[in-house]
Amino acid sequence: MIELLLNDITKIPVDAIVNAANTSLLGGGGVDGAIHKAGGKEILQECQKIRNKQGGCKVGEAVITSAGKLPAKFVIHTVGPVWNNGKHNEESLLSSAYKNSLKLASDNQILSISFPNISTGIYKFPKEKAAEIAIQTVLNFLTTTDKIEKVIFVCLDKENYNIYTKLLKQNNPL
Ligand code: AR6
Repeated sequence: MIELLLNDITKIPVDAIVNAANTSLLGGGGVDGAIHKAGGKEILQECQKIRNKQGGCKVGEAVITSAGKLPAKFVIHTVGPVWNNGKHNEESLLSSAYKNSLKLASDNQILSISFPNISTGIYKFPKEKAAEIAIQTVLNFLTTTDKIEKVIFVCLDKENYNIYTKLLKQNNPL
């Protein structure tokens, strides 16, 4: 099942919240800053351990930590691509960020997972194209497993929310 919300992702109870992180895993602005602020220092400590072990997280990949004080069991940190005129594999890297987050979720018995609109803030990925990729990747993944029961797209801005509303109606999974 796919759900759509206009809200702050740190307020929505789920098994796993996806973070739009950067390759350093050391936090930043946007949703990354909001997640670390609301979740507390435990999340950063675990990110640092992952960094020490494997040197951060590559674009399109994902890692998992606990969720500190957030209303979730886990945070899945993924790194979306920076939009750079669309000729640097941005579309497939964004799809990989969603796919690898979903894979980690299904490997960790996560039933419900929330996604922010990865790469559409500081990384400047065009919003409509990003939403098409996000929805298509999630729908494809859900046809391959029945382990994940609920995927929630959480939009903070009205523009993204309106784009998702339109595209999800066209795909009709709601
Ligand atoms: N809840 C839900 N969505 C949010 C929230 C929130 N609390 N805050 C922002 N958004 P961005 P990116 C939306 O910039 O483009 C960080 O510094 C926002 O409106 O957070 O992937 C990282 O460390 C936008 O639609 O992530 C990286 O360096 C979406 O989240 C870099 O930004 C993504 O915007 C990643 O850039």
